[in-house]
Amino acid sequence: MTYHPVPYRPARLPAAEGLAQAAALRQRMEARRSVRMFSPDPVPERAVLDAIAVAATAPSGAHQQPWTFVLVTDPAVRRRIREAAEAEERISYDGRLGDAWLDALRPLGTDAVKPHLTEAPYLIVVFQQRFALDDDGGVRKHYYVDESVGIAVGMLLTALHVAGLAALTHTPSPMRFLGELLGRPRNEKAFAVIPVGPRPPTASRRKPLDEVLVRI
Ligand code: IYR
Repeated sequence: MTYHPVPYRPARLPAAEGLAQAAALRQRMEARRSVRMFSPDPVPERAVLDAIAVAATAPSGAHQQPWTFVLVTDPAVRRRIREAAEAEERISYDGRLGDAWLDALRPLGTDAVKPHLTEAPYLIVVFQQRFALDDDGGVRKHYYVDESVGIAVGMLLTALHVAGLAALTHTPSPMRFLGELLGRPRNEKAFAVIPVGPRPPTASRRKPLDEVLVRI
């Protein structure tokens, strides 16, 4: 892909305005939770598309933007995704994860049954482009793909939350079936499945700032 510079003249934000925005966003984001049960109530597609557009503003290695967001609403496709995900998860919960991992998951109360895959109004399947595939079949390396797509997903979750929507970062493993079911090209690898829906009431403890911040 050719690099096309665009004019960039951002306005300076007054310091007081920046402080107020930071505090307000902190307060909003402290109310974000991962949600596993969704009601099928409709949510505006525009909000979901805007959130995906926000994710696509993420920084990326060499500005290669190595991501594809597949928005799945088709109930038949969703059913096939759920069947395949649950088949993998059954193997995982029946022992593939190992005792230490299963112990770590116990407080979450998760198991192999994944109703969110068919019940949330939207499913966003995020793919990482491990390399670029040119139209003539040529292949070009992509750089820092995991980091770039991870940042984009973080921004997606933030934008969904700010839009008043709940989401889950779901990583059924292994995820190869997603590329096959969704007909993705061979350079793309599934990174996460993100069901999106209305926000329910839930809570779980988060580490306080002094447990995650080191100042030197
Ligand atoms: N992918 C499985 C297991 C799982 C793993 C982690 I790490 C979690 O934070 C939650 C679940 C599942 O989705 O159930």
